[in-house]
Amino acid sequence: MKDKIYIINGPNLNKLGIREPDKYGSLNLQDIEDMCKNKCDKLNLSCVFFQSNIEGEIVNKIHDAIDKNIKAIIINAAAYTHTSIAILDALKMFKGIVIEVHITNIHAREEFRQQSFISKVAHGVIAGFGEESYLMAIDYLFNLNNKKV
Ligand code: CA2
Repeated sequence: MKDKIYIINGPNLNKLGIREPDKYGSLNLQDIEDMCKNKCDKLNLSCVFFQSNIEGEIVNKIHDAIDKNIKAIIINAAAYTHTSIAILDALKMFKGIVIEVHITNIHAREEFRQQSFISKVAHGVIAGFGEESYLMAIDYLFNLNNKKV
């Protein structure tokens, strides 16, 4: 059976590609989902791609990953990265691998974006490589543990 990963996206990422392309690129979230699914297919991984603008729905998705014993979560919690103790607490309960990703380099941006609650539980953080941040995270998971997630 294929190992399954969840790719979880936070608020406003459903509007990618519409505004601020200089910062966030011109791809929309559907493009990123397609790229992630393609890569997962090639690496024989199964992936569930999820986005919500609602904090509690993201928490529920993490609970779902816990209940289903999912191997890894790749998460771009967007603005909730910098504010959400609820998402942090949910991720603390998750026994698999958490990789935090960002399209932009949050460390080179406003001070309020330089703090991440997610980083406290993340195995690693990939930020600043546009949609490649997601693909790098998938590659990392593939290479981990003798090419198994
Ligand atoms: O760089 C990232 O991936 C972020 O997680 C993106 C979040 C931002 O709040 C984080 O600080 C960094 C914002 C996503 C906003 O998406 C937009 C969509 C359309 C137009 C403009 C922004």
